[in-house]
Amino acid sequence: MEKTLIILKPDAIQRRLLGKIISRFEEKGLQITGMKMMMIPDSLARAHYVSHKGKDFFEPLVSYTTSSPVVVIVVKGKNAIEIARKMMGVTFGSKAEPGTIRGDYAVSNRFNLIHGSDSPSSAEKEIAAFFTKEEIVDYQPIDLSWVYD
Ligand code: DGI
Repeated sequence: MEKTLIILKPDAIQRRLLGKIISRFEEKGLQITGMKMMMIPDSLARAHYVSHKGKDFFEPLVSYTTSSPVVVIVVKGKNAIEIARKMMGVTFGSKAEPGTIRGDYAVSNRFNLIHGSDSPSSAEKEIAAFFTKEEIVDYQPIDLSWVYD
């Protein structure tokens, strides 16, 4: 089983889309093993997006990320990282395919509603940056034998 970090970004909260987006992960069969609402501190936003440091959209990206609360979620499942990325759609809302979260609810490049870790190593780092060990609850879902063959 893999774990991935999902962030429902400020626009997801402000546009009251939390429930719809969270439902998609539940309905897919993925498991929520950690979830909280928080303000992302400036330093954490900068560290999270460090790979974009120096690019023209970096400062606006940090401002957006820290402008309003977010909901951070640890989602667990077989191939959860790849599945969640597919469910999100490509980065820009305007390009994302209908049927994906960004494709259905976003038109903006920056205001694209959701973050999902892009690899096992970033998932591990990102989960550790946003959650303490105690905040992740490892329980056994009762329907696992019906979700996976
Ligand atoms: O993993 P993603 O969120 O799909 O994409 P990413 O990690 O490459 O970029 C992180 C965020 O930075 C992305 O959600 C939106 C923003 N971003 C990336 N490339 C551009 C951008 N924003 C603008 N305005 N222009 C870009 O070229």
